[in-house]
Amino acid sequence: MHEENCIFCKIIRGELPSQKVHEDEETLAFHDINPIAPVHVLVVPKRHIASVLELTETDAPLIGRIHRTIQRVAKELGVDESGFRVVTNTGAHGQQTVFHLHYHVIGGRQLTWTM
Ligand code: DGP
Repeated sequence: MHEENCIFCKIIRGELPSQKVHEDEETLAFHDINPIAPVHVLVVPKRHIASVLELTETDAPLIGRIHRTIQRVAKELGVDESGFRVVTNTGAHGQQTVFHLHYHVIGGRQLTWTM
């Protein structure tokens, strides 16, 4: 299932370029186009899911896979020991701008509460 005009679905389909960090059958990790830290990667499910609000009990294995991908990204980019932050913006107050579920993996510098 994909959404015709979803930017991240286009990246997943290879219709838009991205700097990939990791890919498997269910997830893709790629560098954010507008990084706010030395490490800023987006981890997305390949299946189009608009936000965390759409997740259901049956998505539990997918959520596990996403976390495995986050671990791989952290190790691959060398922030596993220094630490990093995982952020999922949701809706208007969360400042979600792309409505395809994504997890920001942010690190490589000391973060503050406001980033
Ligand atoms: P959010 O505000 O949580 O919905 O963040 C969306 C992020 O997606 C934002 O940090 C910028 C990033 N982004 C938007 N368009 C593209 C794109 O075409 N390529 C890449 N690599 N990142 C994108």
